[in-house]
Amino acid sequence: MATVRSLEVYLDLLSQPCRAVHILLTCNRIPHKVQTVALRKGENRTAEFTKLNPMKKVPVMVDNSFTLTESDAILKYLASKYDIPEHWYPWQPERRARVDEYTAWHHTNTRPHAAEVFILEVLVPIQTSSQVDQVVLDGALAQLDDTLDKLESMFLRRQPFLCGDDITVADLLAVCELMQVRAASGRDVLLKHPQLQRWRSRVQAAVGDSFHQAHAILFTIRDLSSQHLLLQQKTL
Ligand SMILES: N[C@@H](CCC(=O)N[C@@H](CS)C(=O)NCC(=O)O)C(=O)O
Repeated sequence: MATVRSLEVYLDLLSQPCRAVHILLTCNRIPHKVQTVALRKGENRTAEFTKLNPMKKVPVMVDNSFTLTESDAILKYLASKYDIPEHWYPWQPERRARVDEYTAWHHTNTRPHAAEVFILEVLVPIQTSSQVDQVVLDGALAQLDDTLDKLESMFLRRQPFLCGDDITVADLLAVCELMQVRAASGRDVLLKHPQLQRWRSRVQAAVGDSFHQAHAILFTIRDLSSQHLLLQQKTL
């Protein structure tokens, strides 16, 4: 008798790396169950969740009895383990190395610099009922712009996706970070980067509906953010 696999992912779709995992699963129709871990309610700090990930962070994946943390590792595991098109994480060593090259770079460049803008412009004002510190935000935006220039000149030069002619897990990690500010505050950080805008459209087209499914919930943050702005205007 064939064994029935059980794949569970612990996600909060407000989180960029969680959305990357969600998109890979849904656009490839990998059967899975989502366990929502609402970060805003502190559900990542329960004793039960801490047993799964002592770092208290999402995403987490449990495939039968195999537990894995870190979006990068989860995406690559899923692409290697499940029967999905090879382009997501190519087998050929050089093509695979290109994906590893971007994903290593991602965690010290695209992610922290895009996240900083989101934190300063959206999260801090909501959490502390304070106004955006424009000087600090401008500094973060300049740093992000520099990273976006590098994304275009290093990774997107002469190719449609970050790591070659086809979409890979690297594109998912990047696009989810760059969508965070846009969906939450309306600021399109790619405005001055037409090459990256065209890339984002290609990624969206490649994953279809999964893109909107994963990002829909982010607009609730935009509602919270605009309610906060309204409240501030009323109290001025
Ligand atoms: N390097 C990790 C980062 C995971 C991460 O930072 N997750 C955030 C949400 S985006 C989280 O769970 N934060 C909860 C907390 O730190 O309390 C990955 O890529 O999976």
